[in-house]
Amino acid sequence: MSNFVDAIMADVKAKNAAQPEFHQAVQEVVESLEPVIEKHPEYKEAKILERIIEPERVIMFRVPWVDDQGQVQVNRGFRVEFNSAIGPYKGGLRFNPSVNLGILKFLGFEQIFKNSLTTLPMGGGKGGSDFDPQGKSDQEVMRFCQSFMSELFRHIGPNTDVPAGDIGVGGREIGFMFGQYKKLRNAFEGILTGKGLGWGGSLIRPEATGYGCVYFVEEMLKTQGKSLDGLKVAVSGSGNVAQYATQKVNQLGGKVVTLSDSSGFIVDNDGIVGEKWDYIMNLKNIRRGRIKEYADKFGCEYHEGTGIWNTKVDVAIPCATQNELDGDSAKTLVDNGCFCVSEGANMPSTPDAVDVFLKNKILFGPGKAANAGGVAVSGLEMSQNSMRFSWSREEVDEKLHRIMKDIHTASIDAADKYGTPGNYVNGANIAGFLKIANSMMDQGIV
Ligand code: NDP
Ligand code: 2IT
Repeated sequence: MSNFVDAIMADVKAKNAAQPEFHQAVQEVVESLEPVIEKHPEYKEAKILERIIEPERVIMFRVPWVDDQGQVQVNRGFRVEFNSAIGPYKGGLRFNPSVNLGILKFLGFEQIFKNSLTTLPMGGGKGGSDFDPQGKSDQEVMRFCQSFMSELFRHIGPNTDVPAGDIGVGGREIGFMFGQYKKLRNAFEGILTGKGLGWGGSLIRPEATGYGCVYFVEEMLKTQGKSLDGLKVAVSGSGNVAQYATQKVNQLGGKVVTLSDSSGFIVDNDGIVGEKWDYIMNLKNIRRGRIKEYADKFGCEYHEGTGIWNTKVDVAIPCATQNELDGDSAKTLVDNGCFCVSEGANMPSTPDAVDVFLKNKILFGPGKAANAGGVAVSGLEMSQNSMRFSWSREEVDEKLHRIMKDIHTASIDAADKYGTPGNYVNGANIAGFLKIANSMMDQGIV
């Protein structure tokens, strides 16, 4: 590691102790940016990197609520408003027991560059709570969401900060939070994305992250004259991103053979398609059950715990959570002939895994490029809200497709220009950074 990276990382670690995921996300970006900073001493002088690494604002608050037994529960809520150089803060809310400030800072930091890559005017932010929606009744989830919004509402606004969903936050939670915001402010405003279609949501937003991630796979494959037709694909997770990644792979002629949840994973070599995909949608979005039930119903393999990446596939699309794919898993995938990985989740591959992919020169699409389709369509939802108008499914899907192609081109071009052709990690970090850095330079030391 160079002195430049060392110096920045020593400071980041000293100031942000016990935030390993944040260190991990920053380190990758800083390493990618070294050649850019060398070429542009003005960025170094203006301390652009040091400023980007420090969130503009962090809000942390108490979220008290009453459960179905009448007991008082207390959770912690957060919103990290990371960077507003190119637009209002934008990024999801995560409800999961693992949530803490370090996790949300890694996510908010990644979001800055991802949002810049979409070409739309959105700054970076992230928020959430350590609340666990699993096993909670709809009423409990509603009471929690109302309490959460009773504090968050004073910090957000259509031109200030526009949250959305992430792990544990889908259409149901967005609805409860929107209702509470509207009541408190007496204003019907586009302050959340991922809304229902009847009250300001955009067509294709639920599909966008998964579809976009598979469009990114298509673009990567095209550089080698390949297509998804006939390829075997491992998808992890079974939530929003995994569901629609699976549907799009199926539509493009590939075959998804795995899905997982936090308990274990299934392997169905006949493909998770047709009525089996419908079953997953019902199981995960309505009944809110476990993935094992799929194996019981259709008689395929189920394994408790990890091991999903031992499945022999051509393409891997991790869509569950951070650091779910480690160096050993990456080696196994590559040894088994996998030649393309596209990250639907945020930072699902550990640094060791990324090393394995890059050293073996497989097609590797990092999350901030490959999963940017979700926030891109959130940006389109904001535009439609501002216009008080909505686009058709086809129009939104076409814009999403165009954006994913443009992100692919921008990443490839930046990787080429700065001396690491084919390295989408460097390319995405550099392309995302340049617009932010130049905007910050224009706006002075603020
Ligand atoms: P969901 O809550 O809909 O689904 C999450 C899935 O991942 C579930 O199957 C869940 O299993 C599994 N999972 C969560 N935590 C763990 C864990 N610790 N170990 C194993 N499995 C786990 O979330 P999304 O599909 O929206 O998000 C998935 C990933 O995609 C996240 O990394 C998110 O940040 C990223 N992302 C999401 C976008 C969006 O638009 N929704 C946009 C861009 C990225 P279980 O149900 O058992 O918890
Ligand atoms: O990680 C992400 O990009 C998201 N969870 C979506 C954010 C958004 O504002 O749509």
